[in-house]
Amino acid sequence: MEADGEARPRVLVLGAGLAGLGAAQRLHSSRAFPHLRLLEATGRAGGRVCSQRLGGEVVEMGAHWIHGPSKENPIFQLAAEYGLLEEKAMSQENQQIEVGGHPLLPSVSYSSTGKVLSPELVEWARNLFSILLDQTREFLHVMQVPVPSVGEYLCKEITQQVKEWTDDDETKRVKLAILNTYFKLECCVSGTHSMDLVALGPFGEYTMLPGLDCTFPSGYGGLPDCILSSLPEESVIFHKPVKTICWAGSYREESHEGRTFPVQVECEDGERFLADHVIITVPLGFLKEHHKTFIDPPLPPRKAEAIRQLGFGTNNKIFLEFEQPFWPPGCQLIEAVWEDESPLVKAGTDLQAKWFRKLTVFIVLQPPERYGHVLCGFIAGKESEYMETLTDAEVLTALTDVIRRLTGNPHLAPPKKVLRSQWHSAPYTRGSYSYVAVGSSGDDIDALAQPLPEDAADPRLLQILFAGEATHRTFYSTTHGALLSGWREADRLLSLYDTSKSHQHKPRL
Ligand code: 6YU
Repeated sequence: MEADGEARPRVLVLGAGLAGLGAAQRLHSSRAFPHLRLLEATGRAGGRVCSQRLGGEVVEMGAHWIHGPSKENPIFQLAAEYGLLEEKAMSQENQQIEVGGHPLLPSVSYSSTGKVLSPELVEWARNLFSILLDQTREFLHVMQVPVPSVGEYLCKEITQQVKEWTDDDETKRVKLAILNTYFKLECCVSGTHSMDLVALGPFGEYTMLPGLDCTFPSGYGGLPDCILSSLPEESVIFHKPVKTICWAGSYREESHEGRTFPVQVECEDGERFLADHVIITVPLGFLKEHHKTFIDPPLPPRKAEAIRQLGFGTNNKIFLEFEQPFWPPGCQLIEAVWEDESPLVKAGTDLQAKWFRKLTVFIVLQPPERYGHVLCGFIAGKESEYMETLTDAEVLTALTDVIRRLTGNPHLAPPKKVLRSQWHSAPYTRGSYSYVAVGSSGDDIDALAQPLPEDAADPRLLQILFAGEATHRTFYSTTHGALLSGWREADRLLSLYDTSKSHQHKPRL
């Protein structure tokens, strides 16, 4: 018997990032769930996709590129359908380029001694690092890994290589310093404090799609905005942080006397929502901090363990706007090499004195005719979290000193503006993105993605479903991973109610 409108299953989606929006859009377009609600803690859609203005132009505080813009990438497809991309980004040629996640840009590398480093030496070090990093992806199906982490593997290999270097001591030292820069850059890519925290075995499971990474000319935020506008206005509720999700219950609404719901969601402002199904898309960082009180009864031990073991680190951006460029014309990437550092010597832990050393790469926003002279620096890890505690003025002073030192120009004019992200302090994010940490594996990602209740014999299936970038085994840490995870959970619900597919466990309406 077809259930009437009121009796149709109620679905709540928590979080209006790409996972939540993707899930809501798919469920809405199926028309199977007229009682769909999306609750978002903050006042905007997009989550870690967050375009803001710097002067007159849009900059990205969160996701920057479409990684691997090609036909398999749903973000690319959707953005193209919405007309949000440039012609060049959509060309077949662009879609076929394989860069292995690291596009080569015209660059300059400054040393802490105030010199520009030899491009040949830098290219040599970059190639070596890239070869070694490729090797780390080959341990996926190996039973016994030689060392637990990507960082330790890289150091072990570099230690071997150094023995064969025939250079003078000074050149050896500079080579190691350049390699250390790539360790820090890789921390930004993986969203971790140290590559020693990133598990070696599962590292190769992260999958790169073909295509030359591209950006959104009018801002990444255009994509969540387009998805949002496809949803009924009343279905999305902003400024509605959820405090607790009670499941496995039997909750009744005064207005629906005969009907009970297995889930009750209570918001921080005390408002309650009853539901048959809840799709949780809150970031892993939020779950790490709150899962014990966020979900009641508590998560099964395997799931709680996955939340604890998986990594979720910080990568922030610092935008600096200059009156005049100090970098050469055409340069798109600036690297900072601290000559007294080496990946083979553990860095000091004095955050206050040294935090800015972790910021090793700046991209030059393109094209300069549009952006003016704006650099976007990336900084990961504890130093990045420390940076969040400083004022804009303190960040500006520290980075002016760094740039003066790198360029050897003590009179270089300071940037005229600074703008930075603070993802670790953001209460509903608590970091930037996930990685597979030492002690965890892709199985933890799958465990996190498993819906509740776990018991397939329970008649009230799929009370709580989990989406979000950290639940995608091969595309974690990306926007396409987030969107695909939202679609996956929407499809899971749709197939539950698709009588042609699920005769055995038809839920009670
Ligand atoms: C990508 C890129 N990129 C830079 C930086 C960051 C990220 N990513 P959301 O958090 O979006 O949504 C959850 C919502 O839930 C949110 O709105 C909350 O407010 C809400 N919420 C929380 N608690 C709640 C509560 N209690 N009640 C109600 N609501 C609540 N990805 O593809 N390209 O260039 C970058 C970058 C600085 C911070 C990125 C990039 C990551 C993506 O932004 C991110 O995965 C998705 O947006 C997450 O969407 P979501 O819906 O899951 O959560 C080998 C190997 C290496 C692996 N790494 C490879 C590198 C890939 C990452 N690249 C990063 C690079 C940059 C620059």
